[in-house]
Amino acid sequence: MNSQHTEPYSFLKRKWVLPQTTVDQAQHITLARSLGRHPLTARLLLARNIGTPESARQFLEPEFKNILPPQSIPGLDACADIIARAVKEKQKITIYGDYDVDGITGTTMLYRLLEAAGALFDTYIPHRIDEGYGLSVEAVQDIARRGTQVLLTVDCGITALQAVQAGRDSGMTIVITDHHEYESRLPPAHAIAHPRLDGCASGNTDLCGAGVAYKLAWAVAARLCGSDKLSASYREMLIEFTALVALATVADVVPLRGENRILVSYGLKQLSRCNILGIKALVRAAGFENRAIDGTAVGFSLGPRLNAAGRMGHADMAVELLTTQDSARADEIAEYLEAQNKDRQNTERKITAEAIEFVRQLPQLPPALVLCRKNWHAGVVGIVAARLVDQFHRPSFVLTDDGQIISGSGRSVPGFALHEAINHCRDLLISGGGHAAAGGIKLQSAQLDAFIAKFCAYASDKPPVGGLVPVFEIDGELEPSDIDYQAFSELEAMAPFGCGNPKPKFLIRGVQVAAPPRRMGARGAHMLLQLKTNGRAVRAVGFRLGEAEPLLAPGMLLDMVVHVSVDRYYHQPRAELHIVDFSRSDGQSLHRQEAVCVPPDVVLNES
Ligand SMILES: [Mn+2]
Repeated sequence: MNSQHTEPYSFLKRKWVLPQTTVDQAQHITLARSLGRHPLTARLLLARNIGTPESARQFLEPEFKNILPPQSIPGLDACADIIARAVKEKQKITIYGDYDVDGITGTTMLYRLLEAAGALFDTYIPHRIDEGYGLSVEAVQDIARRGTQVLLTVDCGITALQAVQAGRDSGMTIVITDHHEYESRLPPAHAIAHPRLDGCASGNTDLCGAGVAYKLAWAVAARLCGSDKLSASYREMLIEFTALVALATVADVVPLRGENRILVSYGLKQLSRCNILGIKALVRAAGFENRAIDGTAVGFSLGPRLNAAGRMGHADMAVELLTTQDSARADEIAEYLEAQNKDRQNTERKITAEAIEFVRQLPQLPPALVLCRKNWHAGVVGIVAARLVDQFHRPSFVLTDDGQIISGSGRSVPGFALHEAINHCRDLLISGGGHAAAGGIKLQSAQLDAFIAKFCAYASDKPPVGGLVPVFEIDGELEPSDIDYQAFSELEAMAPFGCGNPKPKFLIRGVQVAAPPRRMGARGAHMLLQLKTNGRAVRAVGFRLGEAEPLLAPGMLLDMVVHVSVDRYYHQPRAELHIVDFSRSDGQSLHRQEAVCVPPDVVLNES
């Protein structure tokens, strides 16, 4: 049964969607044999369209030698020529980076390279709230006045036509490196490196901004060495930089496929062993010292700490953390970011609670949500919008009002292009932009009601393609014979998980509750189940599913969406299931009292 499977009675009220294509029995056995792996691995690879032994091997064993050369990025050579010449001629360079993890880490790499090369340079990171995203005319003119000759952007600038013109008019050479969507007209820069320029389809079109900066650092180093064969110190530096690229690639939510997968696999290992003092301090402060760092740790722990600098204060603090040569200073900043991140979490939790409470009071759930309050912190409104989407599965804007001007961020659901909705409402906005999944707007306070009406009318005319019910995309069915720790541990080679390569979800049908369920963890947040299927016993843990405990009793038959895992706590490792969602096999309803919102980065500690 490989068609769409609707499960209206699931505990989390989600629709479960199985893959459209059937994995052929003979095909997966052949693939498993040729790889020397368990059939479960082969089935998963086939379900994810990694069907040939060659592509499967490259996926399971990412190799650094398959990293693409810098020239694979359109325009990169021209950028590298300008920067290398500026280094040699001691022209003053300003690195202008975005305030998020992608911009911060990209800026850091170029900083460290220019420092090692003895260049004359400084950095400029705009203030997230006061200045906003991208290159502004004021900032560019200010930088020119301070004597900069070459302005080099990281993770921004591709749409800054006016600011780039202003920079040229001030006599600067402008070099843009970016990966964001661009418009029909490009800025009048002296050189532009962008992975999708010229409609380039051969290279890595999913590279993040720091990935572009990494390749630029590599190309500049090659020019300074006068050879494609780098000196030992530059080679070592570029290997260390993969830790920064991994941070950015995960935090910027670009697909972890192809070259990005190689960069992240390699970079995650570097994160726990590199000598960058700021990374060591950050890892220590976040509690990951002497622990393996995976994609989840970056996405939910290290990334948010670096982002907290820009959200709650100024992101140049994060650049200082990653570039300082003083370990005491690194520790000090890491502790400070720790405090800022706590502050961010508290602020976010408070606003999320207010926002959810507001939506619950509505007599009816509208097709889209637009919430606005005075004094909601502008640094966290985007995260709150994402929480609303998780909770209500509606395109959502969360805005803050300063009395005259309203601004804020939106997040969308699959099948609803937010940037198109923003364009549709453009006559009511001062400014607005974004992409399918996220965007930002600014408007006069007096226009708020008109905006809400127009945006909601648009959402009701063009509802999300997948509907307004949230779904779980399932990779396939798990047979009782698959429950085997060897098979489960093999699937760990599918990591790192994240955008474009989610942690596998399987459907297992008709498992029996073998013992009374138990709650575990602080305040009984989690649930432990002993299950039986085809005579096999298996332990299952439901993280954040503690409140389901009273609904279950021994003997009950369940269908479950699960992640597979290996419990290594005991001497004998054993297979374990992590419950994502479940329903009763007899189709009877499970009543869930109240939807509870728990921000995942607060409790996500599944290892
Ligand atoms: Mn970016």
